[in-house]
Amino acid sequence: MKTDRIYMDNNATTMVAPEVREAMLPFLKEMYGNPSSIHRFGSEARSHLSLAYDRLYEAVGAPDKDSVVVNSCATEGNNTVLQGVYFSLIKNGAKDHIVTSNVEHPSIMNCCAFLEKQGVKVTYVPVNREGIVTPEAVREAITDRTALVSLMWANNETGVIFPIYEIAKKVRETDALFHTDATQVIGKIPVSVKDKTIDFLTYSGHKFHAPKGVGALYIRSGVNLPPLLHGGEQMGGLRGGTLDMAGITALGLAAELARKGLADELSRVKAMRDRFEETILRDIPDTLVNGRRDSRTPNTSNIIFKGVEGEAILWDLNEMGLAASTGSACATGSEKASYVLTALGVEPSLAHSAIRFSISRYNTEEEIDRAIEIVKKTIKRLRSISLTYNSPPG
Ligand code: C6P
Repeated sequence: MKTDRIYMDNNATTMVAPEVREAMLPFLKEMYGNPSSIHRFGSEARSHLSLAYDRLYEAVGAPDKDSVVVNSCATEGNNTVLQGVYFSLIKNGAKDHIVTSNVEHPSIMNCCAFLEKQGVKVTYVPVNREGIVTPEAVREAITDRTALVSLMWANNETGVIFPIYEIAKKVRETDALFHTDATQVIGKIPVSVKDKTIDFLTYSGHKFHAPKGVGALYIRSGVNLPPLLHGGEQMGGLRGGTLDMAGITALGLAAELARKGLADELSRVKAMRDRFEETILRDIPDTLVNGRRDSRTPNTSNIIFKGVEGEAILWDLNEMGLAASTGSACATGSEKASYVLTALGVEPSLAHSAIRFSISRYNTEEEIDRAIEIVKKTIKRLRSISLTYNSPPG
């Protein structure tokens, strides 16, 4: 599909891969049977499940005895884990505490706020100025009343990667369970649950070229988690609801493509991101990058352009055909500075001048060249009419 528009908002959502779209079609046409049905319509659909599941297990290096529950999205997965742990370990008085960070996605933050209203104690471990939560800080927050530690693998706004394997190891030394929201890392960096220190892992398919409305929750074997959706025996009773064969097939294939494309992501995609970022920093004065640069997902760059409003930048970029974002897509419309950036110690006035650029394997070098020119033009124009940028200091 040739288009002049440039899409650099892949942390919000991605284009469905053409192969994935093709693989879904039979289930939206003739192969519409319910995979739980005995008849041929059902068995025909059912026969495609095992390949999709093999791919999903492979995507996170999970052994067969663990569970992978296909659901609707990371928001559902995160709620299933937090609310499930509340019902299995906290409501009965066994434990009363959850540890998380102060830069998590709203699907964790707002679920924790809901649980606090039910009497759960929540510790929000602060990130350092580089946007990282250290294993030591997490370990210090855990008490013998801690039921769960829930931390994102990488942040959606800055791309900063947490040292998840080290953190998971520290949590394993305690009685607490460990969950990671891996939404922003699948297909971007290697992800594995092989060392058995991760109890739950969640993600959304639409962040790696599957469609919206399908995601997954990994559960390590031996860990009990009640379902969020009580219903039939689908997903081994872990999530009721008729299986979405088109979605499961899409998720499996997208996960397979993401796994096979990792080397490309870590070389070609990263090189495009680095060239974009370095050129912007070199050619546009008063710009800076948020988050620790050598510990980020290879596709993300969060840049502050001093003296101009992020919303105004986005508007101009959009007019010139370049799509980016001021931060998390679900915060659009909020007038508050990003809580993620202020958690890193960024002044609210500067946080309002930040733009998140997030690319994918479908971006090209030619698009990066054009994007650089568009950003340069936009910032030059907006700064020429900015009162704050032009006013003398003090
Ligand atoms: N972040 C962003 O623009 P859903 O909406 O359920 O598919 O994914 C939720 C979610 C959970 N965790 C992380 C780390 C995420 O980045 C997201 C989605 C988008 O940053 C939309 S708000």
